[in-house]
Amino acid sequence: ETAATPSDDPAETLDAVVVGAGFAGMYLLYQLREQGRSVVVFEAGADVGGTWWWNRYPGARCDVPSMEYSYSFDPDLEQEWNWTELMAGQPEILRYARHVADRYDLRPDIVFETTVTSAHWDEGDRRWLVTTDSGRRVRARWCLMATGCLSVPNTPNLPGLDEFAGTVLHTGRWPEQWPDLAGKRVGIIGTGSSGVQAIPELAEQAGHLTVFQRSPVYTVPANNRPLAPEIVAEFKARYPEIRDRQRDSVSGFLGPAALRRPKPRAVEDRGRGGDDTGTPAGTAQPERTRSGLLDLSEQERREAFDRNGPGAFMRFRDVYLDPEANEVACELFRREIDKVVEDPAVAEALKPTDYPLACKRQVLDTDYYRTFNRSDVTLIDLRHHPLQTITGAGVRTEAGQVELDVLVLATGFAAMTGALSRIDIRGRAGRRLSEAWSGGPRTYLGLQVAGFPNLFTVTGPGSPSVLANMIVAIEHHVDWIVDCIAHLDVVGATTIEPSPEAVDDWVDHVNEVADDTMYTAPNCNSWYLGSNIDGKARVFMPYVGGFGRYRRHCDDIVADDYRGFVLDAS
Ligand code: NA7
Repeated sequence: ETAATPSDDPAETLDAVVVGAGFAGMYLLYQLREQGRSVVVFEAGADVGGTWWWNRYPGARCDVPSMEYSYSFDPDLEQEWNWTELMAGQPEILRYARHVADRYDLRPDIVFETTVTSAHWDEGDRRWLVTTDSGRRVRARWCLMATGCLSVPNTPNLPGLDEFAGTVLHTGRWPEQWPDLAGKRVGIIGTGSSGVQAIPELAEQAGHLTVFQRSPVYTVPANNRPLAPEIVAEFKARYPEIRDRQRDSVSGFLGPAALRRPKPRAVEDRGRGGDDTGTPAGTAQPERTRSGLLDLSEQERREAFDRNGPGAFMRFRDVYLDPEANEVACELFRREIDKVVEDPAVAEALKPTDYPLACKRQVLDTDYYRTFNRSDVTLIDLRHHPLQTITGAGVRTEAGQVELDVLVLATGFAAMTGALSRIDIRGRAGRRLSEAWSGGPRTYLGLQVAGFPNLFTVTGPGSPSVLANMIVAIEHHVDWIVDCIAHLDVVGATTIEPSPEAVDDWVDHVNEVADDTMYTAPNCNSWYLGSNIDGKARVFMPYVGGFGRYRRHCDDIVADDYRGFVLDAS
């Protein structure tokens, strides 16, 4: 494009700026180039990979099967890459991201170690002016936020943290050169997914590990294992069909059902979106029965857990919807902890009691509970011995001081909105995004915000995002966005943004489908609700209605002439 750039403005002009070079940013770059557009991608990290670039802590692993957690846009890429484990670890996923960057020669258009600081809509030339911390200024028609849902680490305000004389590490910013922990006294705060994955590995590496636990976790075995070559071959042979079913499913992946031959569905069932048990998205693991836990006798319930372990609850849809069934499942779950953890006091401390199953993101683990049987691992229950302060020597709780050489924070992220709220984003009339979202994020389809024309959020709040297989969700959003941009060219429009009414209706729908699930139970606090961050509005951010259903909403809106969007050709 030749822009009417004022001569006193040193900014260069391109078609699009993409923020972030994780899986979303890389695929956006690929597709925009295919359309012949000029693009620059800014990435804070030193290489591609996003989440998988930063989260290199010991034990970091994906919780979606690797054969499904991969791009589908190029069948050749699908065929040539070989995953080695059922669920890939961080090093293998980062290798995959790097392979993609090399294979499509993406790096020349990515500027690494550069953070976008502001993006201002210029009403005059109908472009975004994007500024970076290196002082670069780019004007672009399209500002595409591929900033990730879990990219800004949360470091809680722990009194005395600055005083600590040892090393502080955050799981979400683990150094490329792993520190040598042999013989060291290591402490870890946080027992969400990151902590649960790291704890067994840190216990192996450290001299002694102390786990400071505020909320016990409901975690179930990941059952990770090497991938047999026959399984890989079958996936590769059946990828087109499997990908179609993923895109139609509740959570964007099929799990153990992937290689089962799908039953032919009645015509009226087609396109309903996978799992038809009515269970909310983000919960796919074993296949779910239509029956409820409460339909079983007490003995049958116990047998189901004895047979299938702590993950047995996932088979029953009422656990996700009915508080009574949920509490029955919680009780059976706690019994599973007693079976593994030898010291009854430690077992007791590991039992969650004050929030329901299926309220937070389901955590998967490898040998988590067994780790607490080690003599070189100590659990401190912060519910009974609250943390008082960090000192120069370690962590002091009401139970006394624990001296440490290394303190690991596995304290999570400013999820879903954190990365966007760090950038000074101003839309029409200079309105700040942080102001527009002061009561929680408000989007249309998780793609666009009213008053912020031509700004797109890939897997933004209000879309399935973290409740779906992220790569499937990313490919869908990127395809939608680039098709939309092409459509605007065809109809001669220069801007697109949603109407405020469309946003209101969508936000209502997002809330409505989340109501009456365990995700929004009154005693549930999770990063989905923003409740891990002080002062953040309590709003359920992802779309829980199912990926397949969401995708059909998006298709219908396009087919109905971009219903709810305002296209401007002036
Ligand atoms: P999470 O799931 O937000 O977990 C953070 C953990 O840190 C959780 O156990 C918190 O306890 C704990 N935490 C946070 N602040 C404190 C303070 N101040 N004191 C003690 N403990 C604290 O983050 P993860 O990184 O594990 O996982 C995030 C997602 O990344 C995950 O769901 C996957 O999708 C990948 P709390 O529960 O708040 O009591």
